Amino acid sequence: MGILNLTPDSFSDGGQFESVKSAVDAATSMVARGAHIIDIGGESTRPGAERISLETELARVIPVIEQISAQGIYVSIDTMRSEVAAAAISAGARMVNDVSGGLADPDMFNVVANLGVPIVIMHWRGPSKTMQENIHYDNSVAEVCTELQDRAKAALNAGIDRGNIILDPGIGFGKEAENNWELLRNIEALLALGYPLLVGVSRKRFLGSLLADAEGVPRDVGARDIASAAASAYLLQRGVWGVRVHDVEATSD
Ligand code: PMM
Repeated sequence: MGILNLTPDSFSDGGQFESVKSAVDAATSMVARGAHIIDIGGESTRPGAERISLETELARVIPVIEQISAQGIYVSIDTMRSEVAAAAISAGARMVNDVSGGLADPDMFNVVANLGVPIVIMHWRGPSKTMQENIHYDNSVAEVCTELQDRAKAALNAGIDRGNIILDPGIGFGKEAENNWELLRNIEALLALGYPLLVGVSRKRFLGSLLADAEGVPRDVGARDIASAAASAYLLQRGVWGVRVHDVEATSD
């Protein structure tokens, strides 16, 4: 899954995709390099990020989704809003990626059930603005598994087909570096939940810390792609269904 963030403030590629044409070119190029899905998002989920309005989110993503879908590319919409999910599917997107796992918008699961499309349900413990405050796990792997299972049950109860549910541990969302590593080391526990698993490690902060220099300065966001590709390859080898990445070429290689 190649990432296309249409946000001026996204931490890793913000500001590069201001025009529809450059967004379409970026998507086409990721597909040429091996992406099967292009994940399009209009709202930043960077730690500390403020929410944007529904109108702003729609204006950012819909024109781009129309153009990219028209080329036959499989598009997923990265949103926490059911209105955006529905508009994106009408515009040609084929899958919903909700980083809040249906928690941010109480209508999300019902809307997705009616749309009849696949949904990525990510593990989430609250909005970006405050998600890195008061992080506490007694056992991060067990708690993420239980909480994801509860969200999957809620999705099934809302009428979403079992075959349309994909789970994601939400690396970096309300998690310290050590929690991220525990989840990656124990990915089999998440696979054992019995759903396809999507994982996003690409360019995340815990990789910057891993690659810190001798003075402890974290590696720049733009220089984390080799580590991202290595971690993604590890996950695919363990049996995850998909990896969400910025550098599609390095990951494919
Ligand atoms: N990470 C980000 C955004 N959306 N969606 C899923 N399903 N999983 C993730 O790990 C995830 C996501 C944040 O990264 P970005 O700002 O580089 O897109």
